[in-house]
Amino acid sequence: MTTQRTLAIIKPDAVAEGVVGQIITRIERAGLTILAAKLVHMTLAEARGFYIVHRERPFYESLCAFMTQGPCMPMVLAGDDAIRKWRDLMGATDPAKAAAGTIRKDFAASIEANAVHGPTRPRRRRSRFPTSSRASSSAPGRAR
Ligand code: IDP
Ligand code: MG
Repeated sequence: MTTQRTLAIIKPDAVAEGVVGQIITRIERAGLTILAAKLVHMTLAEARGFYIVHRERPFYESLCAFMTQGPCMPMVLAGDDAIRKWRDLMGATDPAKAAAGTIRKDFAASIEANAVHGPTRPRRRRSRFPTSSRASSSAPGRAR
């Protein structure tokens, strides 16, 4: 049994759609513990830093714009095999290819606006959610 912690993010599309509760219910039913969570509206600079590993990909700028279109909800999840469990709950990156019953199959609109974020393996990169982001006081989807 390997107890792990992992970063999960409910992305701005899912926050705007009002499916945060349904996603959290799936996390809890999978036996994962939410150690921390907050609503954060990232700046473009923060999103570019967070996704720096994808800077050469053609979708980088579009992805960063999407991640700043409204507040998202970063969370710290903990539990036995938490990284794999969260990955299994999310489903494939492209919702069209995601398995039935996964979050992306049920809530994602596209390969970019795909509802949730999670790492693939432990410490693949030194990635941290930007801690300078202030807690969001804006309504979901507010333009900024
Ligand atoms: P993952 O989130 O399933 O780990 P990654 O390949 O790490 O997928 O990509 C990070 C994020 O970039 C995805 O969650 C998605 O929002 C976006 N993305 C990935 N591939 C594409 C693409 O082909 N077009 C547009 N956006 C993409
Ligand atoms: Mg990834």
